[in-house]
Amino acid sequence: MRPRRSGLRAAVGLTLALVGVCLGVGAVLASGPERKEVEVVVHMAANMRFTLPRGQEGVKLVKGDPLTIRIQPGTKVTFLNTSPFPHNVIHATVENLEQIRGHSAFQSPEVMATNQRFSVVFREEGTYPILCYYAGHHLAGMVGTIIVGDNPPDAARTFARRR
Ligand SMILES: [Cu+2]
Repeated sequence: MRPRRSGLRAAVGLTLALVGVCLGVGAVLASGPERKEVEVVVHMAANMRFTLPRGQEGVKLVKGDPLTIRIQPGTKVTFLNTSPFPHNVIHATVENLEQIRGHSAFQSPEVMATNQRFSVVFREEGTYPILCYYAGHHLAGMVGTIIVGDNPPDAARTFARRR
């Protein structure tokens, strides 16, 4: 009986500790400014372009082609392949792709099939060039820019900080 009872006691203790941790976390979250998680979806389209579906909250379209969007830090961007062809996405420019490939701050699997998704949460302000290099799509114009924050560092400085 004794071991079982002490086991029960331990279980109760652990439960109380977990509740305490949860309450603590809740308190920390509640004390900050209220911020709901925003998810923005970017389509990887059949015309070899990144495109923004209409009517999404938390994103400002700066330019349509090549796609340039502005979001706030903490926004989750989900790249969704809406085309019948594979695509991919990497934080790179046409100029530094070969040098940065494999070391970039974010990059999707090399082949994203139709309906496949890849998400990135942008926590730091910055200017993030992106492109798709599947079958040379970047050379056909499948490039874009994600601007995070209202007054972010430019692309060169964003790369420099991540090297
Ligand atoms: Cu592509």
